[in-house]
Amino acid sequence: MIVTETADKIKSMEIRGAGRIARAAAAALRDHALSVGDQSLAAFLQEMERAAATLIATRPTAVSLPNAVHIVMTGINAAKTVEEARVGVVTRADTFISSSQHAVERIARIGARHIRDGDVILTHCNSEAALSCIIEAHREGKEISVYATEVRPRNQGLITIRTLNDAGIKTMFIVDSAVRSVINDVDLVIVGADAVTVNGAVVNKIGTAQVAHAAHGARVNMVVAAETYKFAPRTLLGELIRIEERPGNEVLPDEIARTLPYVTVRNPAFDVTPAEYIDLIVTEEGAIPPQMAYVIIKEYLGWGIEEFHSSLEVNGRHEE
Ligand code: RI2
Repeated sequence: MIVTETADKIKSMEIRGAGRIARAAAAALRDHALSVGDQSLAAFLQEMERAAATLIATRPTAVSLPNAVHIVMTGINAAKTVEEARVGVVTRADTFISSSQHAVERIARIGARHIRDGDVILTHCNSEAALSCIIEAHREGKEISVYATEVRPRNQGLITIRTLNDAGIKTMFIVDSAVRSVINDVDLVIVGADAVTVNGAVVNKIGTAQVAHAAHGARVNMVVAAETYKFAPRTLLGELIRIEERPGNEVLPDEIARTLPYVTVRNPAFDVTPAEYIDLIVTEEGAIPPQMAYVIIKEYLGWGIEEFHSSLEVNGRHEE
């Protein structure tokens, strides 16, 4: 079944990257809506909600995932028949997928303006949004080069250097711990985001906060490329972003871990970079200081605070 298959691929990181996860979830909900047979509207809704919950449960940190699911599921809201609900989901999913692709293109054009001819850029992990800015600057004829980190433990840096290489961009590949050593040669850091909180903090791949710290110390600008659907509406009411802790055997093989009974491997997949270390967040709606995250959440995600209040009340009652 498409939902289980997509959920498994997201969990195992065969599908990864906050934007890609969101698009894959939207596509899975669309295909699921199309495959669910004739039944009552209530049964259809229940089936779709079950699918939505399965997808959301796969990875807890990237808010692009619940945001995309929320956007697609609102297609059901006003439906009076199964057919209307089905069309609602399909339309919302297709619109989300194409607007998310357009968002990356707009971010590329805006982000590229912040890259100057001759710049040395440092990027961490593999972000479609961040790489799109770098590739666009190169396409515009700017002479740039890039430091790309390895990104332990899943080595997403290998995907990044392949993409940069294929674009013909001069790239230096470094281990994560070399960032401090090279930062004085760097003009600009560009990374992506899995979540942006209401106070402008950026949650991104583990190691990003160290990169930001090094950049801050060396007075190197730090730019984050993030579509508006990576901003976290629920942080408005105090909800915290959960940092995913992945299996220890991604860091240390089981056969070695078994010989070290006093050692526990910790494998947090993301960390939080405070707003004061970030110069700019490039969204498809424009480049903003991180302190404007609240405006993005209110204006562009379009979810009223009343909705959060009622959802919190529902959740509260549910937990009692
Ligand atoms: P785009 C990724 O998470 C990385 O942390 C990356 O910076 C972020 O998502 C945003 O990626 P993971 O799925 O949406 O590799 O810009 O854990 O591609």
